[in-house]
Amino acid sequence: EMDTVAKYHNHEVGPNQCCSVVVQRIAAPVETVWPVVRRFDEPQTYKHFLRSCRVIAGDGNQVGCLREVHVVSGLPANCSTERLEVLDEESHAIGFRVVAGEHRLHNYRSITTLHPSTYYSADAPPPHPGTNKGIGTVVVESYVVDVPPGNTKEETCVFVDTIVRCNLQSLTKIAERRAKSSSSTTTTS
Ligand code: A8S
Repeated sequence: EMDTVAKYHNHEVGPNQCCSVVVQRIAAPVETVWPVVRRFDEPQTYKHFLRSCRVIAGDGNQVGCLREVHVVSGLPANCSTERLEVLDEESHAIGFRVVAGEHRLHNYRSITTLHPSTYYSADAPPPHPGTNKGIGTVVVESYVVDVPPGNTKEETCVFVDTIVRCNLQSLTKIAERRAKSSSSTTTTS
């Protein structure tokens, strides 16, 4: 697992770029989280700032394919064209790069990796009877982006961290709901 972090989250950062990382714990196994995260063709499932997505070149979820996303109103952006750079089904890593669009995040690229982990929770159903220990996931998402003219590195990171944190919080809700409903169907049947 440390190898995956070293391999994928080691970015080269240029002088007018900034980078950051957001970490999120989810009370659901990697097997539940990964099917949501791996869908390069359907990012709007958990990225709620996206209004629509369309694959415009290449085949579905193959490295090199391009998607065009449209953003909800109220953001300083309209659309973005993004290329799938990494899809590692074994290490649970997905990465993309912004290649065009009407927005201020030029050369944005990000990598998201999933790592199995245990969690402790009072309300989540514990898979190990007699304990409150559950099988969970740690999500690590790092990015690099050009600092837009007129902004500082700090401002850019605050803006992007906010978007990424929102995305990972909505991913958490979706995955934990799926984990709960699948564990209740297996325990009651
Ligand atoms: C992602 C991450 C980000 C997406 C940004 C940061 C974006 O889709 C939005 C607003 C912008 O200003 C830039 O994983 C852009 O999608 C929501 C259009 C790229």
